[in-house]
Amino acid sequence: MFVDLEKLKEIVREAGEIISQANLTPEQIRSKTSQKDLVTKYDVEVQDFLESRFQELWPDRHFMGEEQVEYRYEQRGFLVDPIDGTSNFIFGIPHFCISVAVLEQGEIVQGVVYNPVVDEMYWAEVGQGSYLNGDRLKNPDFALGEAVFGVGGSPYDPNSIEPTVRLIAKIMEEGDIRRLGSAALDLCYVASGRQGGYFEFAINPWDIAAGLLIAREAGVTVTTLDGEEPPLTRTTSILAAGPKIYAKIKNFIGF
Ligand code: 2AM
Ligand code: CA
Repeated sequence: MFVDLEKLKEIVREAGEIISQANLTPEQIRSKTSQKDLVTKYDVEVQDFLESRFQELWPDRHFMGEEQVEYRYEQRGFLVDPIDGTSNFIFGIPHFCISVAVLEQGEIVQGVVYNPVVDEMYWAEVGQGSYLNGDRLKNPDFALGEAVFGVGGSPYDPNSIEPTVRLIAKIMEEGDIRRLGSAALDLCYVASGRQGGYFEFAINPWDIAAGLLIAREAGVTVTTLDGEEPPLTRTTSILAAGPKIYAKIKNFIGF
């Protein structure tokens, strides 16, 4: 038994209400590392809410969140992105989520990703499968030409612009692409088959931890773009796809 998933989902749903009722004004937005890396009053408010509820219920677990002053990785605890897809949130594009992963001895054992706009709760426990609300998820293992492929691209990481565009061009010889703006939801969409795959050259652990488990539990292969296990300690690349598309992209990249 890790944490009570029903309780965890209930708290995340409550946190979703903070976002749904938000009334964002320009003075509540500030930039972090660059003009393209933004945080709002609500990112901080949601994180504070989750941290205080988690500490009440599970005081022996560390809390790690994106909006902390310094990210300090712990083997056991919660790894949280209070709003993944902050730019979408700021511009009023209704595609963002709360992402919470539970870690035990460095492994992701439970994950919850919640989009409050459409009331979609994705969740998983290791070895127990993954779900969207009440429905079990299974990646349909499309061929590249049968699905749309999610990409993430990084103005915050100039070195990755060219390889990103090259890989997109390769994919577009056979398939269509999407750039939706939330890594956590991208992974959940691969789990359900809404997207056949997803890649991004530079993404942070809190963006991908919960979605990674949800995707794997649905039969998705998830690695870095070199075929390695994505680290939870630092920024990483990521590739997630059903087996057929994964093999194809692996071949394109040549790892
Ligand atoms: P965020 O919304 O939590 O900031 C979109 O491509 C994805 O990139 C989102 O999941 C977004 O997470 C993430 N992202 C935003 N700023 C980033 C940065 N400086 N480095 C890496 N990923 C970032
Ligand atoms: Ca965020």
